[in-house]
Amino acid sequence: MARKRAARPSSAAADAAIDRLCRFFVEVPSWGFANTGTRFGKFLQDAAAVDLEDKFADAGVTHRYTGITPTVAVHVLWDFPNGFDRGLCRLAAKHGVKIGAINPNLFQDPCYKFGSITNRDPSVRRRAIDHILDSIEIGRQTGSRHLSLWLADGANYPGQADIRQRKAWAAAALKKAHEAMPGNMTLLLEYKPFEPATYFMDFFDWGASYIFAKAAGPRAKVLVDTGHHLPGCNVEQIVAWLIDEGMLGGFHFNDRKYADDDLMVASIDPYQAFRIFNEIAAWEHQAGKDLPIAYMIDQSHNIEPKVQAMIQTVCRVQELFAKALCVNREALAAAQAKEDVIGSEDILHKAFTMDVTPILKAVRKKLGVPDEPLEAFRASGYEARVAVQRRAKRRATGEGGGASYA
Ligand code: PSV
Ligand code: MN
Repeated sequence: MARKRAARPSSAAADAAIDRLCRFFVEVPSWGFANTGTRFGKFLQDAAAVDLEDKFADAGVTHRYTGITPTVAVHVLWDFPNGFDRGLCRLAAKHGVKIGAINPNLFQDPCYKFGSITNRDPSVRRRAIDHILDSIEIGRQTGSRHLSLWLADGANYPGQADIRQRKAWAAAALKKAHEAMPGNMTLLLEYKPFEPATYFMDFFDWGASYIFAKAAGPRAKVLVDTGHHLPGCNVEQIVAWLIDEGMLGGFHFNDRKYADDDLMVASIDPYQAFRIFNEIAAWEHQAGKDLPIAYMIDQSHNIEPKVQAMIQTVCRVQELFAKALCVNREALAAAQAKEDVIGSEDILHKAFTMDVTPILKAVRKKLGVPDEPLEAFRASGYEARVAVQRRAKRRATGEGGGASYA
């Protein structure tokens, strides 16, 4: 039986997609290169980054092979345990990357047991706000455009806390943060339905982040971490609504099977990621401009080789955006106008199954990176080389395992 050939984009659509993808950049997280694990333990990898310079080196190599990851998100306490100084920007530059989003850490210190900016104790709330203000100052020095806030605050039991009082405390803190931010900085407010708190999280869904962003000020937006939704949630609808409201600040991309699994993008449900990109591409098609948001990865590679996982994910994000850019918008509009349910769905599905390899090849040629970044990296010997160096560094510094998420 003859196999049906995959649909192809028109050459005009392919050219437009190539053009758009040359302006498409994704930020990688510093913590994605370090040894991480679950609360049950860590499986150490020799090639995993030991310190910040290793993380910059890994981010730099990811950028060298993909051409689309020029910035690295940092987590203040994990990356600057001895404080921040401008020399760290030079260190990043030495490895061909820049520091991107600044992530304050409001969940590790024992004082945050009952919350940070929603803690009943005013001295703890003050401390949390001070840490946010310090993080903003770091962002000012690094020239970062995003302060990315994830609050682990919440409660484990009914009756434990006053839900509305905590909402008020959070709003007041975010207002202060917003006031302190330089004019070119955006406050990104992430949400998550559970974990670590089990009964409720103060920032539990996009509606909560939306309301908090409105309370904070005009430069506060919602951050969608694709893994932070309850099963069955229609994430692309959330994305479409936030875009429409001018309230989408950006993404933390990853994939999930059960909860916040932090798996590589498109490893479980590539069609979901495609549908998200479809909403972005649809808006851009209509608006005739790029959607100004932050595309970031947030993954925790527990058993995956770190740089390989990052390159694979970044390439998949790029590939899924390429497919979304190939949706025949005119045909879709016509099919929708006729209430042609089958035809409309088929147009999306056709784009999803399109072979976008030629588009990606053309983009990579323009960016001066290999056609197949992952294969090229795997053949490069980088991992084996750094494994030797980092094993020695670990021996010298005594870095061990331990049970920890990151
Ligand atoms: C929380 O689960 C989260 O998604 C936040 O973005 C944190 O900054 C990150 O993970 C830390 O691993
Ligand atoms: Mn996240």
